[in-house]
Amino acid sequence: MTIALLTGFEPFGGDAANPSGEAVHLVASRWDGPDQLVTAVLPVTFHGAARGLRQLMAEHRPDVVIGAGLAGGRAAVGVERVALNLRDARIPDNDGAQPVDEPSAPGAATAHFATVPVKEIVRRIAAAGIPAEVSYSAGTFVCNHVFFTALDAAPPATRAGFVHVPWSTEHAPDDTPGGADLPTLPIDDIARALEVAVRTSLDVVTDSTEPGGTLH
Ligand code: PCA
Repeated sequence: MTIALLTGFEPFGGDAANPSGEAVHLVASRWDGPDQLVTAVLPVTFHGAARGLRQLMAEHRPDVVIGAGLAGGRAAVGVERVALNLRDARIPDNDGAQPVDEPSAPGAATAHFATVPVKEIVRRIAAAGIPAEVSYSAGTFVCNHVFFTALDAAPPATRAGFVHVPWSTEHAPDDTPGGADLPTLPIDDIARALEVAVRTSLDVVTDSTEPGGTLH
């Protein structure tokens, strides 16, 4: 049986909620196969998240691993293409750890590319009426660390990727620095986007060769 692992995150940075974790619960509650879906909500700690992900990958031996996390302030679902071997934390994680200019995996490559079909996932999420884009940086905090860890730990046949999601309309904080309005998407759209990412990663091995990228 083909197995997919989908992870989200707990709240962090003083927020009361994290739509990535909420959306992962929703995807799990609606999943109707035929492939097996394993879901988990990871702590927002460099140590605990990476260790939890490695344990889940060792236990379930998934064919596809998709991590999801919150990128508050983004308006579109961002399918990440590049994981950097870098931890540079602007805020402490939920353990109080704040690594600065450290590798995610000492001695490993400088970066890994996602091994899921990034462009096709974006195309299909957008076709479902949900704003989506390829993203070329997952940041340097816990999400990027988990993304890099997944690619570093994945056996050759395992495809791994990461999806950053906007705030959900239902959970977005009222007070933001500077009082700016946060862009949001309904939690249902975020969950649908994650399901599309999982299903596309299971079904499509070779990515689209449509021109993509950015000019700046
Ligand atoms: N977003 C953070 C960490 C957890 C999350 O949901 C990030 O982008 O690194």
